[in-house]
Amino acid sequence: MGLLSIIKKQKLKDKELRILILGLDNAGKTTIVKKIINEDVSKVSPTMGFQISTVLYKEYNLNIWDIGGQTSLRAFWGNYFDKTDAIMWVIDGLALERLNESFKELKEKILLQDRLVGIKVLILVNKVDLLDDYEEVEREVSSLLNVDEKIPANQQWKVLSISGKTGFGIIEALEWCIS
Ligand SMILES: Nc1nc2c(ncn2[C@@H]2O[C@H](COP(=O)(O)OP(=O)(O)OP(=O)(O)O)[C@@H](O)[C@H]2O)c(=O)[nH]1
Ligand SMILES: [Mg+2]
Repeated sequence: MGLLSIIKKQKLKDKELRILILGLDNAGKTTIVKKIINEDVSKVSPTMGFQISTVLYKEYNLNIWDIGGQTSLRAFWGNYFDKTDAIMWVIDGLALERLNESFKELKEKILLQDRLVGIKVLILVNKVDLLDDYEEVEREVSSLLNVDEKIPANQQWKVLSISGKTGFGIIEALEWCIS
């Protein structure tokens, strides 16, 4: 291998990001990933383990780890934490009655984990294609997260609206991850 190709390979490695996509079951994680990698989103089924997808976005090689969110699988989330650069936490915008469950899992299984301290968390309110006023829901989610120290003060986080079905908000989400 020539020196130039070694340097090139190293450069690409430097720009490799590992992103975990997590959240409750049925939130729409797999659909979002499929949209990012340009696959058909009309057929998805619950993720029983995990699936890694790699996509080149700008000069970044994004390794996206899509992990099943069913209750029985949540105990295994910790197996995937090492070397994570960012977390996308997906919320089902059509199931706001599950917000408390979602926030509880976010806090206990993600934000309070030593291995994830300092990692940026992007909270995605998904399925906004079916919401009349997604901005209102986004505001509501943000304000709920601000109360009761649900998110530690030093945590870098942001709430964004997204639709895995239509692709709305996906570029903004990827931009935040690489920023
Ligand atoms: N309308 C609408 N439906 C969506 C959207 N994203 C996902 N869905 C639907 O929500 C359901 C669950 O989607 P999945 O992507 O399998 O959800 P998941 O978070 O990966 O679920 P687990 O793998 O069980 O953790 C499917 O019926 C999707 O078609 C969206 O943006 N809009
Ligand atoms: Mg899934």
